[in-house]
Amino acid sequence: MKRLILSASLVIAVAAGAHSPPGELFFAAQFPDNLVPTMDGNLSDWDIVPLDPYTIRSDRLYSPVADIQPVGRGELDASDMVIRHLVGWNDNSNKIYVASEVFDDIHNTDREDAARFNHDDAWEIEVNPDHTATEDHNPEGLATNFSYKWAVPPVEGQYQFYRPNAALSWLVDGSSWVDFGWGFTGDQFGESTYFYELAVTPIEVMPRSNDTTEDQAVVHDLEEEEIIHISMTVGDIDEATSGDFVLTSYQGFWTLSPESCCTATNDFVMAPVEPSIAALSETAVEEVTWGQIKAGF
Ligand SMILES: [Ca+2]
Ligand SMILES: [Ca+2]
Ligand SMILES: [Ca+2]
Ligand SMILES: [Ca+2]
Ligand SMILES: [Zn+2]
Repeated sequence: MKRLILSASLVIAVAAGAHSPPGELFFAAQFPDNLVPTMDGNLSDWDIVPLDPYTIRSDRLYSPVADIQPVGRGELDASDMVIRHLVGWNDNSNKIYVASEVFDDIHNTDREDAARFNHDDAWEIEVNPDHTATEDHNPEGLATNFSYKWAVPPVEGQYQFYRPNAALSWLVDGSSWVDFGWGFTGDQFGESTYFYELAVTPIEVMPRSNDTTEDQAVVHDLEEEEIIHISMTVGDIDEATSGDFVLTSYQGFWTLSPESCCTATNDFVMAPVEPSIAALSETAVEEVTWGQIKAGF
């Protein structure tokens, strides 16, 4: 009897740990081939995505690190930061796309050490295609939870940061694995809205080593209606940090995951193409076809 109770509680613990928050689904909009967004920091190519159920706003976000800001979900002060996230995917390109719009009262980029992205306003995307719980990520010499972190504008040319393999020559912006774009409106180092856009080829697993070669990366083949883990974090820094960086140097630390930064825990469904997007896709195809017919005369 005792053994039965133990195993039942173990099952519950595993199920709860695998997806957080439990029971909550988020959706990645499927882009048809002719409507995939361009990673240029201009988010107008995402306007075709219906607000519901795809748009993730500040009210969904957690402040999971109590030392930074002990507030509940959605208690982000809109005068300090306002966030909008969107996620998409395309079957043919086999890429995940993430777009975020971040209003911030002060955009801080003044780190003394160019490698310390978290000393400045940063945008961090976590992807765990093999859909495992945090405690099972990156097991025994393997990488299965991939972090793509960004702090812009670049300092001494540095703006892209990766974990757990931090220094792979081939896992960089502009490769077939990663494509990043950014832009802003307003005061670049003051009150502003920054736009971030990222495309990644999902990696299922690779050795957790900075000697890992490109051909050792096992690509995850995205499929309609499957669920993978994706989370995003926006670290808000509003003041210059001098000396040792401490958690309270953060003005805010806003994640879609209730757990912490640096782990993908949210369940994202690779959604079918929305009928409204499919209709736009066909219109675009017809326009191209008519253009070709006219050009032929
Ligand atoms: Ca774009
Ligand atoms: Ca702020
Ligand atoms: Ca700073
Ligand atoms: Ca800030
Ligand atoms: Zn899950």
